[in-house]
Amino acid sequence: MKTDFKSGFVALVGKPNVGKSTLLNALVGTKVAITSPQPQTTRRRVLGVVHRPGYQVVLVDTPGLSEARHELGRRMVGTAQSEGRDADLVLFLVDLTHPPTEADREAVSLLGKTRAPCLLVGNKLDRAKRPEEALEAYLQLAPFVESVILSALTGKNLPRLLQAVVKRLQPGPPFYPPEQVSDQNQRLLIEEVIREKVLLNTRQEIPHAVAVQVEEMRPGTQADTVYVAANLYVEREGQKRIVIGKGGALLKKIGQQAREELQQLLGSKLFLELWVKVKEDWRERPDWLRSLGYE
Ligand SMILES: Nc1nc2c(ncn2[C@@H]2O[C@H](COP(=O)(O)OP(=O)(O)OP(=O)(O)O)[C@@H](O)[C@H]2O)c(=O)[nH]1
Ligand SMILES: [Mg+2]
Repeated sequence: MKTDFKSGFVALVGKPNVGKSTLLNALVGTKVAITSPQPQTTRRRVLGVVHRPGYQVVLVDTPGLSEARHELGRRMVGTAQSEGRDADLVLFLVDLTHPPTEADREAVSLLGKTRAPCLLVGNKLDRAKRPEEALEAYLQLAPFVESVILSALTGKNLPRLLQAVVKRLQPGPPFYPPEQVSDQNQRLLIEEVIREKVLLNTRQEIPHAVAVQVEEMRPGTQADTVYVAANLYVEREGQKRIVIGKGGALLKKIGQQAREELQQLLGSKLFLELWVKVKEDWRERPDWLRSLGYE
């Protein structure tokens, strides 16, 4: 049967912190992936589905491409590389507020050759002083088929990007039903939102040393309530003290921020209990990486 419907997998790749997850959320129209000012926020691939009349774009958010310092980092780079290789179209994101740096060249080289065409997306247009000049320099990094400058934060030029993406999609059926915006289940979303609040409230090595795992999730005692208990794993006793904070103040703040946002996202009242535990060097240990879901 001949169909005019178009669909495809589109990978968002680039160095850490350029705004891949922010762009994913903006295109999907709801929060699917967590974002933060810290590099290496995204650790797993996250799908976001854009449904429109006549086409479906399956966006694949990936961890930032940068030299890895531990096993978790190597897996993150591996994820970004394989998603870039498997996609029907690759969007390479860069930050227009500065010209290309060594980190951008490194991201290009880590990505390697892709089977699919690669489109350059210059992000953070809202803050860029000389966007055209920066874009011109980024275009020299690889054989990009086209470029779009935009702001994931303000939404400027998003329709232009979608147009450029859809133009390159092949005819095909939708992969996901119209009500599905992501492949991420509720438990993963809860873990990620808690981790986002850790990223927003901690500095230096701490945000990168935290993993979150939901231990228990069940309907609360009152109607329309959910009870969730989650563990925050850190690598050292000292990190545990910092995450808990003076008199438990920081952990309380993290819990409050996570609860407020999750109540909105899930549409039900949430009772959230957080525990901080030490798993020494979990980022280097394959067994713990597996049990924490970082395959
Ligand atoms: N001014 C401005 N800031 C942006 C824009 N897009 C993203 N940001 C900010 O850039 C920071 C990083 O955004 P993320 O979406 O987490 O970046 P990422 O590329 O997914 O980062 P990793 O997951 O670490 O690889 C956040 O503080 C965002 O708010 C934009 O268009 N303009
Ligand atoms: Mg991200």
